[in-house]
Amino acid sequence: MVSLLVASTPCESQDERPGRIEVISGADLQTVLAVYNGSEAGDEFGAAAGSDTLPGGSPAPERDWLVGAPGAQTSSGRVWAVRARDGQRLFSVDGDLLGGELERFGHQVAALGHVDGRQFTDWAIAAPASVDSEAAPTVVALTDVGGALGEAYRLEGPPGSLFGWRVINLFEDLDGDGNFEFLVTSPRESNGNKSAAGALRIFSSKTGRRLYTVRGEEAGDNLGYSVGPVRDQDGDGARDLLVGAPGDGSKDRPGHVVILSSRNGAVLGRLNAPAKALHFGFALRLILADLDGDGREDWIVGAPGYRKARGAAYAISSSSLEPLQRIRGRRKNQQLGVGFKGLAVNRDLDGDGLNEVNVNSLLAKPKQPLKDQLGRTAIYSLGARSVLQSRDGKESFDRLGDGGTGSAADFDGDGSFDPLLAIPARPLAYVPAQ
Ligand SMILES: [Ca+2]
Ligand SMILES: [Ca+2]
Ligand SMILES: [Ca+2]
Ligand SMILES: [Ca+2]
Repeated sequence: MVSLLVASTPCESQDERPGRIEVISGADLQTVLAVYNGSEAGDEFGAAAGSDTLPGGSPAPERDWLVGAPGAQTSSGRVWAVRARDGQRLFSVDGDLLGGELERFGHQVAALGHVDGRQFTDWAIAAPASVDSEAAPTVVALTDVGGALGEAYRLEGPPGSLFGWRVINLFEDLDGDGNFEFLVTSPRESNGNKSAAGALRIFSSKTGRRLYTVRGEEAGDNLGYSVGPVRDQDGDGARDLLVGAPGDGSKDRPGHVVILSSRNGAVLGRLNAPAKALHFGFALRLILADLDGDGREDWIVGAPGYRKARGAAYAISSSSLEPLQRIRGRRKNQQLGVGFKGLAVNRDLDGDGLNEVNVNSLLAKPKQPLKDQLGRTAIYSLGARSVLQSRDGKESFDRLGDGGTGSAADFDGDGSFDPLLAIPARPLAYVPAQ
């Protein structure tokens, strides 16, 4: 069993800081153009972020951010609407004002489009609670956010299942009602007597009706810990899904990834963990680069438990499903592969014809203790097989690269939107285990 650093419940201490989001220049990916801080200690401001048009916000084509602060103690979690160009708070929605026993409201945010047909965008907001909580994990569909706020429906999962761990818009209309569907994962949900097998469900965004469910097969699979859309794999015209089941860190259950048809949840393929790649599937994403020249963009999958938690990331061919490249962490406990969110996806910085990918580690500089979870986000060239630049967290629990990302406005006037980098400033909420 690899002992990945575990903090099962975010701890409270006197030196807690509010989270923050930073806007980084898209031109050099280094200059900090703006810093917007959370409002209360430990609020995890930036744990999630979505960009869309918000009432009172920036002029088109710019957008604004809905930023989750699930740790906000005074409100059981909160989401903030932040005007991108100047950081002005437009409005907030508090979890405890919506009724029910919502916990960690704002852990995920996903724009749903216009479910109710009224003026402003509708959102799915997750309140997954925590592993040891008796509160029912909930996803709330809020309509006309920033206008005449309403609630379309709410979806609940079993206590401790972390229903709402990941919530993403599918950008496919499966039931033909004119609105895209969305998915919700619950990586700690039991499948019969198999604990923490995990599950994924697709819901109609208009009605909240469940279209289908896919469950992890074995105890400790933690299916749904990570999920990402990919190009159409089965040729039915709808994009499909990669779903991570990173296992429990044991050699018997090192993790795997399933490829699902988004239309009906049929399993199209499976990626098994390469040797020693524990927690394979902890993070994953479409690379937006075609490494093997077969005309199809490929994927990257993280295994932060690889070799005494040095961690590894595997670039995988989306046609042969074979690993094309392995990127390894250099130091024990570096945990490379904990995430692939950051600043540089969909850009080719070194001109090798391949877009770069962000590869995140939990450990930053060698002298920083692992427990600090500073985080490092490195921009990695898959052509040159080297790090082009990297950025380390500076203070405890920065977890750089683990929060929300997105681009909403052009801050430095160079004609392109500048990316957001979130710094939630609290320990990892949950590491998959049995
Ligand atoms: Ca639909
Ligand atoms: Ca498909
Ligand atoms: Ca390819
Ligand atoms: Ca490149």
